[in-house]
Amino acid sequence: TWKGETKIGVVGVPFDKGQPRIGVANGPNAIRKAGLVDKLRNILNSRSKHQGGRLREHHVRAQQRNRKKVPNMREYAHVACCNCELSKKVEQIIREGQICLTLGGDHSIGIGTVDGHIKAKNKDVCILWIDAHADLNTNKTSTTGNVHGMPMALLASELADYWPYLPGMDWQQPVVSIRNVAYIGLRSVDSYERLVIDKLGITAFGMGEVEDYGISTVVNMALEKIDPERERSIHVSFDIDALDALEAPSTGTCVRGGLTLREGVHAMEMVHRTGRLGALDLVEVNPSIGTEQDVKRTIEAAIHVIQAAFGHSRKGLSPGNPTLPV
Ligand code: 5AB
Ligand code: MN
Ligand code: MN
Ligand code: MN
Repeated sequence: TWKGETKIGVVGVPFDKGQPRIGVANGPNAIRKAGLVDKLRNILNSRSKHQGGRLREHHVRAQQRNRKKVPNMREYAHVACCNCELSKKVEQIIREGQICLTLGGDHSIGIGTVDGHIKAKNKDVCILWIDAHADLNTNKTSTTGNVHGMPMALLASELADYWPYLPGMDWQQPVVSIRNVAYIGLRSVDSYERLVIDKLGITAFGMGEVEDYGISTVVNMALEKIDPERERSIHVSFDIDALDALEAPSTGTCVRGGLTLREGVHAMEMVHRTGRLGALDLVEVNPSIGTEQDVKRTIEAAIHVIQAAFGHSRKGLSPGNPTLPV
């Protein structure tokens, strides 16, 4: 039985400064245009007879407010400013009892979403980072200077000593213990990221483990590691490039040999069934990459992943009204 109303807050973040390609800022709009909000409302309506008022839409569109620079962090001031606003927005949404769905934008926005979630839940948060990449570079180890490859390293308390002072980021303290983080889908990990994963013993299920155990066992093992008491609020940061390049070609850093859409959807169905999803990020959809068909395929995949996280069932949803029309 369903306990209480589900409230969803959807935040669009048209931000692209964490990486060099244009277009990813249009991700939120493209996903909304494809009917995401109506699809989510359908799911909510299938649950109870009270209709409407349970899904709210928000936007975070922050302008750069300082000119501060940090070595090997491109567009640092923009990233710091956008994430500051985003963190406040996510915190507010979760405090109001809504599950926060953030549409990116590039993955640097994971800094703000996780930070806001942690502030709202007083640190009782675990993180599933579903991605082809570990996003665990510091400005010292990054070979690109792109901040979308750094959010996990900024968030992890165990890596705090490896960063210089970050002006304009004082609101963000690295308070997530990496013990509360699990990766799924890794297949493109830089050498220093691999070193950190091994040294800190980070829970990481790459594509090899998905192959060995199957997605269902992998998700169970991941949750068992990061939330053994089954009491934490779950943050899923889903980089669309976790999916195979055939499933989601319209993204800036796609890597072949990834998750099928079936695996992505199944993982999200399992997260939904815990009843503890607190926040979901769906990032890195870039409608300017690939053919029209590629874009459509990628957006559809993103929507399937999101729907599954919010309770869409591949078995079919029963109508909100339980009586059969005569
Ligand atoms: B994404 C790379 N590791 O640091 C780097 O898409 C790629 O958010 C990062 O996962 C990919 O630039 C970032 C080479
Ligand atoms: Mn990625
Ligand atoms: Mn990523
Ligand atoms: Mn990417």
